[in-house]
Amino acid sequence: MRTEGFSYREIARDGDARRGVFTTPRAVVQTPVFMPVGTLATVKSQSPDEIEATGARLILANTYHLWLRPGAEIVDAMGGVQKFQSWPHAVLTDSGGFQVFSLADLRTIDDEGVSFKSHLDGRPLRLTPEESMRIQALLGSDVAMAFDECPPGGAERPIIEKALRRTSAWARRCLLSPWREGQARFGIVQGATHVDLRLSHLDEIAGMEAGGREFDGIALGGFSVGEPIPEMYRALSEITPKMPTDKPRYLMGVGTPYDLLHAIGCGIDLFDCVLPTRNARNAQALTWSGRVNMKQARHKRDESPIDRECDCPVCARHSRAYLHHLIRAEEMLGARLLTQHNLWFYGALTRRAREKIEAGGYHAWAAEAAAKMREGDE
Ligand code: PRF
Ligand code: ZN
Repeated sequence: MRTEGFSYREIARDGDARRGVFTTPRAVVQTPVFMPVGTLATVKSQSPDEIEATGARLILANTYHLWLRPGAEIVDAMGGVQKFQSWPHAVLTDSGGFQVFSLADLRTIDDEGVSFKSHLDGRPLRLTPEESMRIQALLGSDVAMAFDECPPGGAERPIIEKALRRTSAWARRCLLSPWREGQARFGIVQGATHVDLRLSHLDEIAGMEAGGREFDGIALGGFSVGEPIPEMYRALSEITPKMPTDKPRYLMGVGTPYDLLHAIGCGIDLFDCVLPTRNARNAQALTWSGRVNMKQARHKRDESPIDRECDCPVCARHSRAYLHHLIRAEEMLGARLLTQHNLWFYGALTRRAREKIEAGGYHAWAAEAAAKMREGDE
C-alpha cells in the first residue's frame, strides 16, 4: 500500500529523461526539480516568500539538526515543520544518519543503530530507524526518508556490502514503524559506484513490502561522497533508467549544475544540495556562463548584473559592482542576494530542463548548456 494523497505521474519523456508531476497533500511539484536545503527549518538567509518566488514547492530539512534544536516535540507543538517556518508548501526531511556521519563525534554503528555525541554540546545520543521515524513523524514533514548507512567514499567493497545489508534491514524497520497520516516515506538505495551492488539493492528497496506498506519514492544515496565524477555519471546512467517509473526518483545531496544536467538526462526527478546556498555565502555566483567569483576586483566598476540571462530580482536591480562591494565589506545583504540569485538559477535550470524534455530536445540542449558553463567557469 502507498500513502494516500501522494502520487507521481510521468507526463513526457525524452530518451531516459522524464518530466513528471509529484503531487503531495501540500504541493504539486513539477519534476525534474531542485529542493533548496533548509537544514534548520530555514533556507539560510531567505524568507519563505523569496524561496517561493524561485519556483520551489518542496524544500528539505534535517532530522538530526531539528531534533537537537529546537527539538522535535517543540516543532510538533508548533503545528509541524511547515507551519513552524510559515512555509505554505511541502517539506522533505532527511533521516539523520548521513548528518550524524558528517557532523557528530565519536560515532559507533551497530545493527541496531548509531551512537554518537552531539556536535553542539557533546551529550551522548542514539539514532535507530524507529527513532528517526518517530522524530520525522513529530516534525510532520510531507516526506520522511528511510534511515540508511552511507559508507564513506572510497570504501572497500566488503564494507559497502555490509552497509547494504544493514540499510535493507533498517529500511524494513522503517516501513514497520508507526506512520503519521499524510506523511510519505522514501527508501534509499546505496552501493557506491558498483553497478551490480546498486542494481541488486535497488531491486530490494523498490520491491520491499512490510506491514502492508511500500516506499512512496526511491532515492539514490551514497553519491557525491568523494568518488571520481565520471564514475558517478557512469553509474547513474546505468542505474537510473532501471528505477521504478511510477514513483519519484531522488538523487540525494547532488549537486553542481553539471551533475543536474547529467542526472536529469538519466531520469532523476528530485535533487537537493547545499551548493547554491553555501557557495553564495562564499561569494560564488552560478550563471549560464559558468561560476563567477564576486570577490574579484574586476567587478569593482562593473554595472552589469551577475548574469544577463537571469530574470531574478537581484539581476533585475543590482550591479556586480554593488554585490562586490557588499561582499568585500562583509555586509550580510551580499550573501542574501547571492543566495537568492543562485536558487533562482537552479530553479531556472530545472524549469528549462522540463521545457526541453517536453519539446524533445533535452540532450542536445543540456550538452550545449554544460559546454557554455564550462567555458566561463572560474
Ligand atoms: N543518505 C542520506 N542522506 C544523504 C545522503 C545519503 O547517502 C547523501 C549522499 N550524497 C546526501 N544526503 N540519508
Ligand atoms: Zn540572477
